[in-house]
Amino acid sequence: MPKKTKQTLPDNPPPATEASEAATLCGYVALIGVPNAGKSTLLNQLVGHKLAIVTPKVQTTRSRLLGIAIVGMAQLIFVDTPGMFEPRRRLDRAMVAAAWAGAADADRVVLLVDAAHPGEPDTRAVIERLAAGGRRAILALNKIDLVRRDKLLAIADTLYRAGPFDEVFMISGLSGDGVEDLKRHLASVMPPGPWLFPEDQLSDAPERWLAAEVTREQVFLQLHDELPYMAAVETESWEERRDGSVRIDQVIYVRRPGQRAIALGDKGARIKSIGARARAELERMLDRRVHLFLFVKVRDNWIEDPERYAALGLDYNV
Ligand SMILES: Nc1nc2c(ncn2[C@@H]2O[C@H](COP(=O)(O)OP(=O)(O)OP(=O)(O)O)[C@@H](O)[C@H]2O)c(=O)[nH]1
Ligand SMILES: [Mg+2]
Repeated sequence: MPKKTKQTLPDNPPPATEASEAATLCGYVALIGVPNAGKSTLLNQLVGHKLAIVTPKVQTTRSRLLGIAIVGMAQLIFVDTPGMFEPRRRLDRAMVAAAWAGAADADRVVLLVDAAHPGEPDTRAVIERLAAGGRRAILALNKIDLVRRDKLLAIADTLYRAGPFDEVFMISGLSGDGVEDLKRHLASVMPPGPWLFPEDQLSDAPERWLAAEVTREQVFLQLHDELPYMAAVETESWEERRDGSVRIDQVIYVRRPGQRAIALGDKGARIKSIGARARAELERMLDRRVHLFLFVKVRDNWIEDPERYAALGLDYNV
């Protein structure tokens, strides 16, 4: 569980008084949208910390991830979700189900639409499903850095008329443009209630899981075609060393021997490069030296294996 600092809370915090609890706000905000809309980039920007992995490829995020931020008296619990699309495989179905479950549980839903691709059929399908379920949402027209301003107004207008939207924000998750306004608005509409997480906590995700995601990001960035979609990463062991460093062993599961050969690369060059970049990123994330050991294993059926779904935090039976 990443924290802003190692320990900023006293061991025995004084019990919150009723008055101070009554003054606090707290709620869940789901970030939803089609694959590649920029949900994970926005989560990181809202939290001010890189938690979620981001790649130019679609379907990067596979399961829900919480990112927590404080604005004044409000604790905002953002839920990054997998992209919503027409699923075919079991894994796709589980990912899309996890995304809709994230929306169902949230106090507010933010629908991100890529301003450069606003008319995608999957976006229309998401808007229709929101409307059919009687859900209202906040529209965040994202990637505004890519589109001319006069065009943006027309796009926002068309989308606003098409869906059950309370508000429209124009943002760039990448540059941060408009994100503070969105965050302040969300803080102002959170329900009253005690904070659900300690104030220095940034996520609910265990470090072992975040570390596996860091490696999966490199798998997505450095391997191509269908291979990233055929791969899963799990942290097998995590050993704190006396010198303050940590040894992390991870397995990259692929489905075919040929995929293993590609992941390893010529004389192991590819896996070495994946490991080097992941290790550098992990050292930044954990703020200490990391010894990373990667193993590539062939497990044809990982994509149909209930245990892998449990490890991913996904429901196998959807
Ligand atoms: N120019 C620009 N690019 C962006 C912006 N936000 C995200 N991107 C890029 O869009 C791509 C996808 O971003 P992600 O944050 O991974 O998108 P996502 O919605 O989480 O995608 P999935 O997890 O696959 O559903 C990456 O290459 C990002 O750098 C933005 O505001 N402007
Ligand atoms: Mg994502």
